[in-house]
Amino acid sequence: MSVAANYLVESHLVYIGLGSNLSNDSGNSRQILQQAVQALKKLSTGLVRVSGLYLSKPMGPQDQPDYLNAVAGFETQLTAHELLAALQQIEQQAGRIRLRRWGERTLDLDILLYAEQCIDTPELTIPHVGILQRNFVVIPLLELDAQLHIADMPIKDCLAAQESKGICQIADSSWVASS
Ligand code: A4P
Ligand code: MG
Repeated sequence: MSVAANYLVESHLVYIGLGSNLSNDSGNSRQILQQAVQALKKLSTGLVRVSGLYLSKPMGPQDQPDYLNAVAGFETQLTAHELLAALQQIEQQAGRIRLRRWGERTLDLDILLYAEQCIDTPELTIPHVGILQRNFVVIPLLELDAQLHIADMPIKDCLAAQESKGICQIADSSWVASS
């Protein structure tokens, strides 16, 4: 795309939920999430802001390891469906295998919010279903932008409805750069 054409494409602010509770050949969950943030930078037109790193008890089957979770926010010129395809490619590169619903995974990348859009297609629902029930999403989202609204509800009110049980912050946002 030419520089002139590039200016004509609108950018959208998106928030991506990152999760991992399995290692792969290239590292542990923390390293997988660090590599995922590097990959997200290639989808962004500017700075990628990343929350602290959270350790959380699994939602769903309990016979799986605890999760590491974080949220990243950035501007992109990709459409929501293009973004979904790009995220699925990054998941695949991290060796993602779909074993069971809400089961263990090397890398999960969910589109939490795409600008202020609501999307409901067979392959994509935005805002992501269940944000409000997931403290491992709401807490890092709040850290990135305390003014956000989810389905018209201020995120601070979403937090009030959350249990902060089973989740703890293990690193501030500098985890992305540290080894
Ligand atoms: N899809 C629809 N909307 C979206 C969206 N907004 N972002 C579709 C991404 N994908 C979206 O996803 C299944 C399909 O959802 C995709 O093909 C896409 O077209 P998937 O990643 O293959 O399967 P999944 O992740 O197992 O399903 P789901 O329902 O998205 O699971 P979740 O909600 O991601 O939950 N516990 C803790 N503590 N931390 C976690 O991060 N994660 C999960 C997975 C379970 N328990 C967890 C955690
Ligand atoms: Mg997912």
